[in-house]
Amino acid sequence: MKRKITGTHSDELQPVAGNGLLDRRLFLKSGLTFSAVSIAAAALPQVFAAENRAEEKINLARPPWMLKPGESFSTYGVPSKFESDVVRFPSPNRAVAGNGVSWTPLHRLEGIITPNGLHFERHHNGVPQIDPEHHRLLIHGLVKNPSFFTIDNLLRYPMHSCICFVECGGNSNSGWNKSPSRAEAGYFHGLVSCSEWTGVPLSTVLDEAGMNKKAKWLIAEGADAFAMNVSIPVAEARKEGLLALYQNGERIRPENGYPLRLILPGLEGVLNVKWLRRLKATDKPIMARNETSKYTELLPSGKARMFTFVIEAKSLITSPSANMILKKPGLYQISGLAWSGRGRIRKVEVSADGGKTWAEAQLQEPVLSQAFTRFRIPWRWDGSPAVLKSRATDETGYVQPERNTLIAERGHHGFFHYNAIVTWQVDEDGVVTHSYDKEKSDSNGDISIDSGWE
Ligand SMILES: Nc1nc2c(c(=O)[nH]1)N[C@H]1C(S)=C(S)[C@@H](COP(=O)(O)O)O[C@H]1N2
Ligand SMILES: [Mo]
Repeated sequence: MKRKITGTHSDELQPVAGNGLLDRRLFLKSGLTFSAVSIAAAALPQVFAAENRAEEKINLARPPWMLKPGESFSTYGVPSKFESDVVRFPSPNRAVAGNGVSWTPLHRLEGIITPNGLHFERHHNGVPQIDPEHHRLLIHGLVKNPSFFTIDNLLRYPMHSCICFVECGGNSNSGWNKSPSRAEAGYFHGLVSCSEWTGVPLSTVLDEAGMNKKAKWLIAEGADAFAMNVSIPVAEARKEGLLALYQNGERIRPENGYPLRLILPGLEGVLNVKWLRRLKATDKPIMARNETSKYTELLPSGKARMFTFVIEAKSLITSPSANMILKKPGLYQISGLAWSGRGRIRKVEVSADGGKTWAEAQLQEPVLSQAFTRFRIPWRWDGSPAVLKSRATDETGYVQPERNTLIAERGHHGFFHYNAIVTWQVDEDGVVTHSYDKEKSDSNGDISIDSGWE
């Protein structure tokens, strides 16, 4: 990548890639080696401040909320009333109440942690209201010591925490549609959230149960009215599997699996069984509904993709993103999220010219394995149409594919596992919409955003 920053004034900042992408190091305050860049770095916040000065006169009069005492204390805090529109998007027109999804408004959030009240939801038959006193986890099948655990038992074990994402294998599935989704970024890609999950390592209780040599799979079952079950390879479950009891420091929310759920970092959402009541060790998978009639996809080769398990690298720009408006030309901070089920994100590149040229974004610490990674890059929008993209590479070297490449690979039978590069089009009025690159032979029909959640 060529660095052309040579000027000593902010208005002389040269882009590092087409259409106004600036050096990510302009966000850093120290540790710079290029003197020209450090001068420019100091100048960047001043440019933002100068824009504000032009707009509003400084006013020292006290605002109304300084003229009387504020509200008293509360037992459980809620967001400001001015943020009351930052909510999940529940799937519309459910035929069966409690079967469907609600999306996380990713484009309204920052950092890497999803607040508990905004974690996405996927239920097949509603949220059970489970009394933890009466909940049991049974471990049986091909084990030496079949046993059950109460929640109190589990709370006494040494715990472990993991900051990781949970993503539904069906996330972003409207990307398979013939025409680009018109929804906000979260309503399109928000079946993924990232939390700190705390609980008992699955390997601890599996060791206690004593796995029979023939035990290759675990059949996990939830205590919801759907009694959802899935098959998980024992080897995968043992790696980092967690019997999670806490979510971001508090007990798991009912909709996310209270009082106990499985967390399998990096593996698709459906395996992360909520309201976990049973783990049965077996020598083969159970071929449950969610691994046969769903989540199995016919490929152009005639083979079927099954037991996909791992979530592949993905990223999207959350700001600016669909349905936002850039009010005027000038400096902007592009901000987005990247994640991979295979490990850490190694780099995220951003393009402002539809993928002709790319610049590396700054990855915000911490960059954790199988967790959201926040990326940022400064951009000067000159007021003409621009096409924004982000492309993630993970530590295995896997590169997020363009949509055309993904469709060539997977064909037109896809409903799950869509991880293509997301393209936002900015028009000359600053209006941001979702768009597709010119397609070679994309003749698949539309999947209604809601139709597959059955
Ligand atoms: N018992 C049970 N576990 C379940 C489900 C369910 O309906 N019942 N849905 C699964 C699916 S498909 C996904 S994507 C994740 C969603 O987890 P969340 O609702 O906490 O986001 O839970 C999984 N675990
Ligand atoms: Mo899912």
